[in-house]
Amino acid sequence: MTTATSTSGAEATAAPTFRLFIGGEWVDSTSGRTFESRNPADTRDLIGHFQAGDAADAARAIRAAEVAFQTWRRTPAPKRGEILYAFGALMAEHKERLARAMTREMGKVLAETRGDVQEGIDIAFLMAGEGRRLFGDTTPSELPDKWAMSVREPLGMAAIVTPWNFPMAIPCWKMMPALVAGNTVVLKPSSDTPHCATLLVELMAEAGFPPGTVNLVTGPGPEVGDALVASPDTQIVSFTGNTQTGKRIASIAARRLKRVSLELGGKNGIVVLADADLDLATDGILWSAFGTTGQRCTACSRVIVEAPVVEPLLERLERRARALRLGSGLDVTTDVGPLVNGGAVDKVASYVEVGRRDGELVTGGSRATGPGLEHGYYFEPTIFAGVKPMDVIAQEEIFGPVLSVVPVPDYPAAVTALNQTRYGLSSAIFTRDANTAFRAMRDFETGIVYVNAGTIGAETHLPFGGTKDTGNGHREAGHAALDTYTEWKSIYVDFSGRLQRAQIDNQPD
Ligand code: UN1
Repeated sequence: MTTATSTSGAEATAAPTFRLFIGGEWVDSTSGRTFESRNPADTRDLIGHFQAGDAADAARAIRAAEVAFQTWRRTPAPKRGEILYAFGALMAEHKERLARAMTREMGKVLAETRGDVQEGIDIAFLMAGEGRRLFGDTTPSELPDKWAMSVREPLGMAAIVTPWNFPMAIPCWKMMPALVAGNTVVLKPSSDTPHCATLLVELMAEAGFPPGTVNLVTGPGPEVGDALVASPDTQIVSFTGNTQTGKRIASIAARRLKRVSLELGGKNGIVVLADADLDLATDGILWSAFGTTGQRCTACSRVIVEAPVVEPLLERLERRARALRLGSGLDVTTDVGPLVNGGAVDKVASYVEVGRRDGELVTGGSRATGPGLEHGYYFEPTIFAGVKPMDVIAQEEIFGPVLSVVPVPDYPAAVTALNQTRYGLSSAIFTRDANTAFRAMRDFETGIVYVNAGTIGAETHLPFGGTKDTGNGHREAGHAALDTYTEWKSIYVDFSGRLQRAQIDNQPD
């Protein structure tokens, strides 16, 4: 969470102050202003003071990245890959420390923050290997004694604007492919997780990324983020966050024809058919709906259920949701941690009010109180039954622990309900029928489809991203990520010693 800039008293002096990382140096912001980051499970716990960067700091970082690009682009890609590998190894060595710091700063439980760090390690190692691939094509020329090939080229400086819910994995998803391909980066993390970003960049510096290849500017989005996006010297913008901000970024970047990769909202659904294994479906739904306290782009917020199994499924979901233990994510007995900040609690609470009109509240619905929860941003896992596909809570992204159960008569109605949303990130189906499973793989209009599993848990070597308003057609992770951070150069070498004309010579008269 983030609060206003100034602090006083012993607490303020006890908490460390962190800096920006520009051109290989840890430096103060130009304005000297700072902001705080606090633990959302206990807001008395002040993590530190962070530099409130602004446009001047963004400009310094862009300049450093531009200078570094000239050398980094010419560093052999396998050598670049070795530095990524060293970084992945350092993350693995420091996994527990990073995971604990992440839980402290953004709240999700330790098992999940360990997973977040692991996702960063996985993409670092995957992209380290790309240093020895970065494949292009060689292909025959239509003319004799002529060679044709295509190679990937870096674009320049990439602005990496990242959210707080995966505060290490997502920056790594973006920075690793950008860097292995020869780009340099400026990271602007969410102001809810500046400490996570700082820890990551510390390890990047230690791994051996040369000065200026990786830069960190913390501070408000409208100042740092906008300056990065608007700069003529930024060639790529990669953003994960809400759809409204994504659209604003795209429109600023469009003025300069910049490449923009957007990973935005979701309203992910799980279809449960009458023949499903209901216990397995219950496990998948609860994990997808209440893991990360519902704060994932891939979180399941709609369960679309065939009529005959609505009651038995609801009974299981209610019983299991009521048993979930809320608390600090650092406590191993906790199932569900706090929301990220007070604004998130207010937003979830206001959607629950809307939900009370649309559906029937089965469980939850309130801010969670009780021993140990007094100083945190807790909200009860909440389930609504009898929700209709076009109701507000079945349409808008809530980004919290709120699940809507939508009854449908049959599979065709389930497909219609699932696809009737402006988003298209992740979806799932629980069925024992192989034919229906294959129909779902074809029919579900999302970038990711799961069969007999929940909507979360994407692996880093497959493309990650969604259709419709979830993004603008790019994919992260997998080798697809390289398409965002490279452009193609086609090269023709004529060794015939004479002028040969494509499309003209070698054609019938
Ligand atoms: C996100 O919520 O923005 O599949 C990313 C998953 C994770 C990534 C989520 N591997 O849920």
